[in-house]
Amino acid sequence: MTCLSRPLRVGMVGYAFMGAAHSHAWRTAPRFFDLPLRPELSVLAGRNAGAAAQAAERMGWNETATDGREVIARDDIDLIDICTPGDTHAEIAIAALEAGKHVLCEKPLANSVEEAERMVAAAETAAQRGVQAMCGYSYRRTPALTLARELVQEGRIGTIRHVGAQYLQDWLSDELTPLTWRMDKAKAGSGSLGDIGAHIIDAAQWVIGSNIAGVSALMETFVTERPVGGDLSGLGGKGDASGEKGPVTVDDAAAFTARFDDGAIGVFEATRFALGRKNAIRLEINGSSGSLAFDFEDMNVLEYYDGSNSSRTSGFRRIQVGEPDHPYTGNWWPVGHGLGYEHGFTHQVVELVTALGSGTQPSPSFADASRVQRVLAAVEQSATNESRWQRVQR
Ligand code: SOE
Repeated sequence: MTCLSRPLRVGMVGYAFMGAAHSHAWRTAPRFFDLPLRPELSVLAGRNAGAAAQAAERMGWNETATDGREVIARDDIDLIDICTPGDTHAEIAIAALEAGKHVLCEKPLANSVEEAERMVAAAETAAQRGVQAMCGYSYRRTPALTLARELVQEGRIGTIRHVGAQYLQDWLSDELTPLTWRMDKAKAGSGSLGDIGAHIIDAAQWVIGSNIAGVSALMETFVTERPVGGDLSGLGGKGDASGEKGPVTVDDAAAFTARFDDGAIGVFEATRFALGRKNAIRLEINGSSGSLAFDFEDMNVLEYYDGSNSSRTSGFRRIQVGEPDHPYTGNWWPVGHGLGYEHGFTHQVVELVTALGSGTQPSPSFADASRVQRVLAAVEQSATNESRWQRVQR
């Protein structure tokens, strides 16, 4: 199955949770999908030389570097994969694009609309030279969500009326979970809103094919200071109640109502305090002739209600998304054996490399991702302005 064509030499900046997920995807995609280019894990860049060397060894990278600019300057690197916190996305992506490197940038695209717009401009200029850029909204590549978009596009649920979207985690419910970059506005841009809220904004807009036009929002920080000393992924650990503490400068939870361009209305919720929910991305879409429902904690299933044949046997149908004719699943296991979180990243690489092979714009583009950034900004503007209705900047 491995392609014999020319290599795609990848340099990755950052090697924590997303670095591990992306590395797995670069390694795995050519082993399960026929790709027009052969990804090579060329260089892993990380400031700490020792830690980067250990990560490169574990994740399968050929070389390491301690400065991303060094990797961008190399003429034997074709693509820069950005797996760092949001405060470095703009600098790295713009430098890479100007150096003629394709870019895959983790979400959210940036920490502000201003940064996002500079990244879009750099991507549009680079695209004129055949250099492409993609933003890593990997949940789109979950087979069940890709199928949901196909069914909406086929008109199977009619005109969209309602979108209900939740992203529920609970890893900050313990007040002793230590402070990390994810709770520092200067590094992360925002908290639950940009980290996990961005995912459900992108997924909802992509599945229904319409963008959010305006919002009314609430945001809350339940725990305003935490013990210092979290781990690199920023996701866990146990702090010491008697030790040094630092301020939390981002939201712990966000909730907003939304109106879409096509007239649908939505209710969104993102929180890191939903005790018991580990990574529950829930989307329910109600249309004029049917509904779709998805929960990432049951990620191989899409629920579908076909309103066109209401009868005593009607009801939500649980579709096991694993048949060969479902999106992506024909390249993996027989139906019922299931896929996991990491498969979305592999499918993301498949979409990216396929687009690069045909010289077309991979999706989501930086322009797509900047629309999410503008929704994030509108949510923050509304939440800090007595939840007043806030139009999303065009
Ligand atoms: C933490 O909320 C996190 O790692 C997010 O940053 C990722 O985007 C998500 O896929 C899993 O949870």
